Amino acid sequence: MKASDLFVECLRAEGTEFMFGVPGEENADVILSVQDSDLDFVLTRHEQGAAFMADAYGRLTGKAAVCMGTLGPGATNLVTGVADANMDRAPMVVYTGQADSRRMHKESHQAMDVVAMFRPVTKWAHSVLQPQNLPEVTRKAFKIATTEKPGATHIEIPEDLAAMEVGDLAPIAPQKVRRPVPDDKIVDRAWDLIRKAKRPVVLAGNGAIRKRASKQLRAFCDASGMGVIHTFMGKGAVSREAPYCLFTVGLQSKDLIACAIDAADVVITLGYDLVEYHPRLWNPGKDKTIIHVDFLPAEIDEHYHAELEIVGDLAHALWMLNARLATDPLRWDLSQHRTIREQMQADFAAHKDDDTSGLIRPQKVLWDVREALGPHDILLSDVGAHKMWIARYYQCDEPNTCLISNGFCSMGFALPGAIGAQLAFPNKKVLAINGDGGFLMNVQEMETAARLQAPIVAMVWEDHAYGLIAWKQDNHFGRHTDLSFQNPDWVQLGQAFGWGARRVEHSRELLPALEAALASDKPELIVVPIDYRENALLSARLGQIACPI
Ligand SMILES: Cc1ncc(C[n+]2csc(CCOP(=O)(O)OP(=O)(O)O)c2C)c(N)n1
Repeated sequence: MKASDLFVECLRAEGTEFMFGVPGEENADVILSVQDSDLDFVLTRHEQGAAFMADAYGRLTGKAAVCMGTLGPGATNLVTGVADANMDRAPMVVYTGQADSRRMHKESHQAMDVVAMFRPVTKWAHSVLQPQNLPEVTRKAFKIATTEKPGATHIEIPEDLAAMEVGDLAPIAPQKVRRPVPDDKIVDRAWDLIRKAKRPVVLAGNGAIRKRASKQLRAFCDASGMGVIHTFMGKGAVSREAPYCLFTVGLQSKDLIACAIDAADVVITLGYDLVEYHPRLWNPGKDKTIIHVDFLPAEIDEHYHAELEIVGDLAHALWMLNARLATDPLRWDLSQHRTIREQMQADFAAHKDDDTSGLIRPQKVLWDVREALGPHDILLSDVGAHKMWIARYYQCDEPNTCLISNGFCSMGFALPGAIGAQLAFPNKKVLAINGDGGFLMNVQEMETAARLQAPIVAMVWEDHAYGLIAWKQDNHFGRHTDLSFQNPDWVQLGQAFGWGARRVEHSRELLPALEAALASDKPELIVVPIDYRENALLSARLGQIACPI
């Protein structure tokens, strides 16, 4: 057997469905082996697009998808998407080709130290030195990528190694491993703290939507009435309809939701990554009693000094708390958070009946998006001012129905991410909301979507500028630098790629346009001239918030 065939068998043994990428000369053997297998190769128009597709697929399914590129420039093009997956905790295996091992020690065409480049943006990166090692290396890459907390791993295979004969080696079959569970004693101590808490609140992060943690969390809150606040990436851990759901926190400025944390004596963090919402913002006085519940011990930060750390499988930790709750019932008065919830709901609905032409308010767009998408459909946000609006105004019924890149926060994620999401869940509707800046960063993947006939919808919020940067500069300096640019004719652009495309000029046309696009069987582009005068108005309102509790 050829090494490249063995590698592909190893990928199949891991349950890999898709490999996304752009082949080069140095991975010709591998790509031919893929072609001869039942692994789906998704040819992309840029390696970054491939990485973002695998990123979204990994986050949504919990399974590592593979993205690939050639050596040198193919590998460097992958880096941003790989870093994004790694920091957003998406399982992913990156494969790159490399020069023939007989020329790697010297100045040589396109050759560079790709493994060293990937080290800071992966959990593990390795160059295969012997083709016989492929079963071990591949198993290890998948195991590390999917072990909590998940992330990216990298395998490099030099060109000559991929072509070698390896005899009849076989893949190492993956084995289910039970995650370690927390110690009873620490859960008892946490239970003591929780019982005495007057105003406890849960801060549910990215980890709270993985590995069935959400199911146990919902059971805990149904019985106890404890309020739950989500980070951007924790959205959907509990349903937006639940009376204890306190929506999403994470804007840098003061917000109503942050009032619930201000008022809390005990904050139970679940699968919370500091990278998302710095503890300085919600624990400025360093005086909160924090119970850290996560797959890994707490990061060190002067504002995140946990009283207790419950380390182990998150769903199991919650199950242990539920067992204590069953024998020692506790119930917090939901009314303490009711005002916050009601004020937020009034805010969500404030512009639902807008009748504006020319510019459309973000609040109106997101109201209509929520109306058009079902509870299991998937919204992906790109990075920019639109992400802040989505975080605050778009709430979820289920985990993994709103993907926001909030760790590495790379622009250009949403369009390729939507293709990955659609391949993972062909029966769900998939909508990507982008700024006009970020959309053009990976616009070439419109061709990939058209070729695959992936019925995704991409919405572009047009403000002719890098809106978020202008917003932040205005807040800090009272003025902003020139961040404006021109856009193409969007309808012509969409049509040139074989997409359906339309521009919505009036707020009342938006919902029907969205519904028609979501019902289409081909990719659709909707462009919305967005009213970002609302950015400054939101900042002003948040600045004046008086906490109701
Ligand atoms: C790849 C990358 N480059 C730069 C940034 C910094 N950045 C964050 S938001 C933003 C502007 C986004 O503009 P646009 O896509 O038009 O969205 P808007 O803010 O207007 O909604 C920039 C430049 C980033 N996060 N990622």
